[in-house]
Amino acid sequence: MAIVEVQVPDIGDLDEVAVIEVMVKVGDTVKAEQSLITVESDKASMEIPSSTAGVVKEIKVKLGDKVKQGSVVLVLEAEGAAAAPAAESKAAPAPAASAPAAPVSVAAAPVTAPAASGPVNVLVPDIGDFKDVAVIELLVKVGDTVKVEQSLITVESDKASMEIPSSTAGVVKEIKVKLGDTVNIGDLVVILEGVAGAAAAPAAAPAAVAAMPATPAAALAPVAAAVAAPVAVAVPAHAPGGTTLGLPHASPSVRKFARELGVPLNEVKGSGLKGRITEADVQGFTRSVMSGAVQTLAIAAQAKVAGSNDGAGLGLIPWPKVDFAKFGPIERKEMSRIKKISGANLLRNAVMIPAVTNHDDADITDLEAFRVSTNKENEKSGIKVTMLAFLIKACVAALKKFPEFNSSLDGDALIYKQYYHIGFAADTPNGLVVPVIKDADKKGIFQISQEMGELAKKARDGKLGPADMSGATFTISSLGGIGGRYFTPIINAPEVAILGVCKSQMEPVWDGKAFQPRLMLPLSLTWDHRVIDGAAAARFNVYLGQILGDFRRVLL
Ligand code: CAO
Repeated sequence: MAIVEVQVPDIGDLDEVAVIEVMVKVGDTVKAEQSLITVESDKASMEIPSSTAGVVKEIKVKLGDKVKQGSVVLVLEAEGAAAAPAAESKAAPAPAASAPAAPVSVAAAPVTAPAASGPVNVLVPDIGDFKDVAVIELLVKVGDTVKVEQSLITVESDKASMEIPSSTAGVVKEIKVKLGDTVNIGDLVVILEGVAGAAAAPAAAPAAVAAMPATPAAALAPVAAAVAAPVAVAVPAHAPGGTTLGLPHASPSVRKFARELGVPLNEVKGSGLKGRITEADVQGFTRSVMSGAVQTLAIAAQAKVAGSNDGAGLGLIPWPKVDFAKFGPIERKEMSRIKKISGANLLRNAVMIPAVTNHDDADITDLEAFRVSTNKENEKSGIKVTMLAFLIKACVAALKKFPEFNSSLDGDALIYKQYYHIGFAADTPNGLVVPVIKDADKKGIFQISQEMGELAKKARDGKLGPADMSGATFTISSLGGIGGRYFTPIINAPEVAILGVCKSQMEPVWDGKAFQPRLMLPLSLTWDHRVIDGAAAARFNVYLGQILGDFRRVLL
């Protein structure tokens, strides 16, 4: 085992950079190339990798320290029997994949760069050994006036992120890269129009000017002066509804980690030096989101859309805001909890389901006569047979014949339910609820009538439990006891159809020879057109009408 000092490698022309993250601790086993610390100038942050594998014995730097080439970062007990050769005892100077040094030396434009008056092509400068770095942020837009040295874009490799500054002042005419593009030395970043009165453009216009010059001495001064200065504004605390002021302050590896988890870094509050976001912060944010303690802005926005009733989420014009008191006396009352909950559900179902309603009439003359006589016969039982009980039974027969009406959508598939739980809308002083008659196919009319009576009472008394209201495969909404002709009920998702029933009335019906007085029941069937076709809906209604017209058909 050899003791190896890992030093800051050649970091180009930068004199000093600040240690902003220490990524290992004493006792850690590190691999060759593993990042040990993150250092930062005002234009670039980079990770210093280990040149050799081993166990960390001592860490020689702490957060906030200034380091430069040759500073000892840590002491490692190198892996393997052979002592590391002297050359390997230092972090490799600028190896292709891990060298952080190169970008620093080109991280700023010369202070002396002249403003041009003609179009100027700003190119990606020499970024050392880095190839195909990704554009992760556009810091200017067309029309912006930029100063010399102002950052134009941020690029990122897996070990370093850096801002590409402008070498000249001017107005942005065209941006030639977009987020996600990968760029290399010499790629065109933006075209600037020189500021009037500035030095003349080079003879060959548009002039190609590297964004970062190979004049490190000039670059050095502004970089060193600005180290850490922008940090405070670069880390917005997580505050849904807030805005992002700039690139979140995090090392490239933390950014990569956040990207992999889908964590919006600009919403994470950093606990590191000067608010820097660490890997632990990203993990903590993920845990908070998963536990529901925190919403990402995206989730909050979705929730806002779902909960809003102003139509803005749908791209509609805002809901009219009227000062009603201007026109007469008013009283404001909060809606009941049931109304609020059912309202949100109804809105979603109305908006999301391509619903169509078919209207029809069923001749229930004989059925009503049978119902009345049955009730007379069973007066003493205390159970009143209702038309709704017959409707439930008739619907079960129709659902069996047309199984897609008893199904639910699951992505691109349909779930066909082999049970028949029928919900019925019940009007209560607090709003609409939908208790469910379970296994209606296995129950007789008396039992259904009795259960319905009990559930309706529970509903009126506000005593329905979740179990009483869940599991429906199809719903009936009956306004028959009240009146009206037809209406368009809203499907109770995830069901795919609902039957609306209105008040029956005597009507003259032509029997081929003469008009006959018949008791006609108006039916309104609303169905989800993603699942059901119009022809099937018409057949369902016709079949339902036939059963209600002659209930013996249920037995067929
Ligand atoms: N045609 C004519 N008369 C009807 C009828 C119909 N389709 N349906 C019921 N009736 C009669 C009943 O026979 C009863 O008359 P009698 O008192 O003379 O016997 C009377 O109307 C009252 O019936 P009811 O409403 O008490 O009983 P029901 O079984 O028809 O309904 C229930 C029970 C709980 C569904 C009902 O009370 C209710 O709440 N309906 C409203 C549902 C609703 O709000 N739907 C709209 C949802 S969309 O907003």
